Amino acid sequence: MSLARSKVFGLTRQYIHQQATTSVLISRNFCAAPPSYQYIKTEKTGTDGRVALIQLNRPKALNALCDGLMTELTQALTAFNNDKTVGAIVITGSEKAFAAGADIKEMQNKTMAENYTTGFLEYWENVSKMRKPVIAAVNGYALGGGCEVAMMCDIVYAGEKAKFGQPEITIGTIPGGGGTQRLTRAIGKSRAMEMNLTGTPISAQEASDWGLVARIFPPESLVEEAIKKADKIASHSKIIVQLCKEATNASQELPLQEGLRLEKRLFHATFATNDRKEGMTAFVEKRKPAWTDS
Ligand code: DAK
Repeated sequence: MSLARSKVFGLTRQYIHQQATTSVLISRNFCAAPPSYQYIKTEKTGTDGRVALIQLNRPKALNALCDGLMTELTQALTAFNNDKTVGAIVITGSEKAFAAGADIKEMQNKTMAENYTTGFLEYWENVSKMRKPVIAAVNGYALGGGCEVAMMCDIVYAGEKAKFGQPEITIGTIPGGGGTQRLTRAIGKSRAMEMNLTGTPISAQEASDWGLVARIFPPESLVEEAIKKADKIASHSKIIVQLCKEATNASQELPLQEGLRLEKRLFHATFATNDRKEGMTAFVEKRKPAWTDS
């Protein structure tokens, strides 16, 4: 891995050194013919390349989520979701901006009729449809659609200077990608209402205190920490991880009794897998499990 590449994602020399000297082989595997993207960068990292890293890369517009960027993001997510060697995915931006929202310049002249009849921006929801865990590593601004894309992910980590907000009210509209729904479930009605009605962003610390963010890291180590967590997730059986993600996500949509019923069914379903048998046998035999993802 060249230092130039590592700088792209804010990884430190110390991290590279640590990785080179640990017994775990951290490698960055580039596909033979990597897809060429205009607005994002992708690579495989973590142990044996089992973590996919997607960097939103439209710096001049603070990663404003234009159609081209979101199309590429959903393409890359789908490709990694279908890549059998990948166990978890990290999405990040730059130190200044995760994403400053949907592209206002693209929206400026749209009409209600056009938006309604074409299902304007509805495909963004695909970000939340991945079977594999997706982590958002947020430095800088996560505003409007940027905050909403982060919330479509399964875990949100933040750099200390991150700012989360739903400023749509200040440009004469309202959140359209989950800011009134996922945000309210994450932080509660009163705080979500304050964010949505004032348009004022909150700090990483507030986002963490309120439950929007799982952990805060120094900005320069955020991506490497997110990769480490993703690598840990990717060390588990892929089929069991996906069942676990499905059950946990159901809590956001189902009444408690239905959620508990689904959880039990999925728990029972793990007993139809080879990896459940292998996991428990390995524990009893005091050895590491050898997953087959089956
Ligand atoms: N769109 C387009 N360009 C943007 C942008 C955005 N959201 N945010 C920043 N930029 C551009 C600026 O226009 C500027 O470009 P030039 O003028 O140099 O060409 C460049 O990025 C740098 O921005 P600033 O000069 O403004 O930089 P500052 O550091 O002074 O300020 C800022 C940073 C983030 C505070 C400021 O740029 C800002 O307030 N940006 C807008 C934030 C915002 O209002 N975001 C919400 C947009 S509405 C849906 C899904 C999603 C959505 C809706 C529906 N469905 C699924 C239906 C989402 C809607 C939104 O996100």
